[in-house]
Amino acid sequence: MEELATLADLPTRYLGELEKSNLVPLWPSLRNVLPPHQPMPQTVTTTWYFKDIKPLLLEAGELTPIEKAERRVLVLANPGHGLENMKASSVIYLGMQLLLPKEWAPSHRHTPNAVRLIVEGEGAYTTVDGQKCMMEHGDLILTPSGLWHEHGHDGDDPVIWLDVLDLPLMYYMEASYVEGGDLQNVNSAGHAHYYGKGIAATPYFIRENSAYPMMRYAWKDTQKVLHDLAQDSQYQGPIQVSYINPETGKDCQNIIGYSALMVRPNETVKLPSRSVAQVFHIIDGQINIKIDDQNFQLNKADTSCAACFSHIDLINTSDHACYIFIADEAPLQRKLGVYSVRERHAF
Ligand code: GTQ
Repeated sequence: MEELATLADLPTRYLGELEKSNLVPLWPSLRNVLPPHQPMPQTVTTTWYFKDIKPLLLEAGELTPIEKAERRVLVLANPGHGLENMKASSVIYLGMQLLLPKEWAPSHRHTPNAVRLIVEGEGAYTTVDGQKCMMEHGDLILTPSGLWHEHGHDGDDPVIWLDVLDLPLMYYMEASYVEGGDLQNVNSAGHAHYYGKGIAATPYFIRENSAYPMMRYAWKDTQKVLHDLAQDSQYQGPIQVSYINPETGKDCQNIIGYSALMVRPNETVKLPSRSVAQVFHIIDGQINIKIDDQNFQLNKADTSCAACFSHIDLINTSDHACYIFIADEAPLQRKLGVYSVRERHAF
């Protein structure tokens, strides 16, 4: 492709006149906004180690009372986007949230979709749209766009979880806002978990259609499915599952996709090169993650992110299975018709 003229090739007088009329020449920026062959992501490969996060998060628990924080979160920010912009990728926000025993993070609802992946601690819960969801290690809890949610903690030790939101996208779209609310009434019934088993409440044969029939994906259920797949001699390929809406079979949320992967001892999983940024969070175990030409040794609760079209290998040299939670931008890109997968060539 031809190299194009730059701003410096234009007379200052001309540039001044353009500016006065709110005009900009395209050609000096054309190759930036439309780079040849593949995007030029600002997202850079980044790893956040839990051993670095945890003491600082616990200190935040001493420095800032929950009433003064509303949500006590340290944001996992990608330096490629500028730390102050609080993005892991252009679409994905990540935060580690701390709730201390007896604390309560009040009810609110917002346009961005959120999920929580529980990292450690027991006795906390999130109430989503009247459904009380207990938080246990590895559980995935959805708080979809527009639904009330609040967090409480009846246990004895600090609880920490990973928040994943599509906040950067919502903010970019100028669609991000929040409303505060009152303490929710908890629905005593909470039948929702039967959806996962193919059973729904239908009083007088009336079936309520819900966009989000299932809020909590218990880790013990997910882990069992992963182990069953690994035991199945007919099954080929990586031991990988997606978190789906049991009503529709589609992605559980509209914008960010969620999956879990088990890498067995001495197994290497080479992921396809895809057009989406991705986040890897270790639920349990240890793994070496190779992202393009960088290598990271990840332990439980560590988190990495990789830009679009990265070449990613997951190498388990330990003698225990490693369980990885993955968030990616595939649901959004598929809806927009820009999702693609490429052949991997040697890096
Ligand atoms: O727990 O509702 O990390 O509203 C950022 C914004 C968590 C939450 C975050 C939020 C929440």
